[in-house]
Amino acid sequence: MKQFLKISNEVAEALAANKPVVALESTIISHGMPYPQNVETALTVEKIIRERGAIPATIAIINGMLTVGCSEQEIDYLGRKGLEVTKVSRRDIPFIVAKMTDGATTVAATMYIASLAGIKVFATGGIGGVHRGAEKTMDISADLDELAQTPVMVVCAGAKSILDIGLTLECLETRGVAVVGYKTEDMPAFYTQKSGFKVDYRLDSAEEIARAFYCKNAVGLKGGILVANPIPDEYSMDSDYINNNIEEAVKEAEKLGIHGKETTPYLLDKIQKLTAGQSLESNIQLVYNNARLASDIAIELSKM
Ligand code: PSU
Ligand code: MN
Repeated sequence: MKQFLKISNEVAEALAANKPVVALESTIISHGMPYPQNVETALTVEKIIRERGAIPATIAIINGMLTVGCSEQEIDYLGRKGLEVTKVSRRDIPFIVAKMTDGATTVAATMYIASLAGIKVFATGGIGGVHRGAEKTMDISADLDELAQTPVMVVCAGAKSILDIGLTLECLETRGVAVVGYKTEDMPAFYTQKSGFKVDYRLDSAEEIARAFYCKNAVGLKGGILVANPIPDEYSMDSDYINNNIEEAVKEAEKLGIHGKETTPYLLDKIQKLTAGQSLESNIQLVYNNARLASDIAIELSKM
């Protein structure tokens, strides 16, 4: 495994000294936001994590190497190339490594690579889940199965209502994955603080969340925990406005016959266009918010 794993000096030293490290994904850079906001956001997230007292580790595949701790140049490259960089989920990893090419890693692939490096906490925006209409299409993100088997805690702002949030929660329950609400009982819906669904556990401090994860490992349970951190009030969007736009994006995707791994990037892009960039600002702010909480959790975990 070590053969194809490249950990930056900064991250390797932090891990060896049991310092807090926060993993970050790269699909959000290449496929989740437009250039140049994607690069600005990725670099600012790293800065926020450092200021908070943890070490950031942006993860991607570069020249066939599973790279943990991308450099500023690599982040810039992934952001500029955008959709030209292959979106890599778990199943895609070996093919991109074999071709010695580049890949932007999803939540699933980032979790897997983070776990190879020994990183336990990961911050992102939103996770993949059960798509609307999955009763017929079976379109369920590999992120959910990864959460069931890989011991990494994922801090997100819930899931966009491009997904069926109720079915996503059912799937997580079946897989033994708990959803923790940070200071809330409500499952957030990315752009808004509430989805109409409840989380499994409400915890009010980073320390309690770290302890739950520590205990999960200590009792021999594999897999991760999903931490749902609602978007800060000042950046949350009007739920009718955003949901109408999401509705339109989903209809358009159906009409165009978009399916498989193209679905999520198509919907993310379409929603940004429909809301004339309004949703992008919310998206950026919630990622910063998740980076802060993930740093605090990683710091608490490093003391246990
Ligand atoms: N949801 C978002 N923003 C994102 C993604 C999902 O709000 O950037 C990305 C993440 O990388 C996630 C992936 O892991 O899309 C899920 O893709 P799929 O549904 O194809 O598994
Ligand atoms: Mn899918």
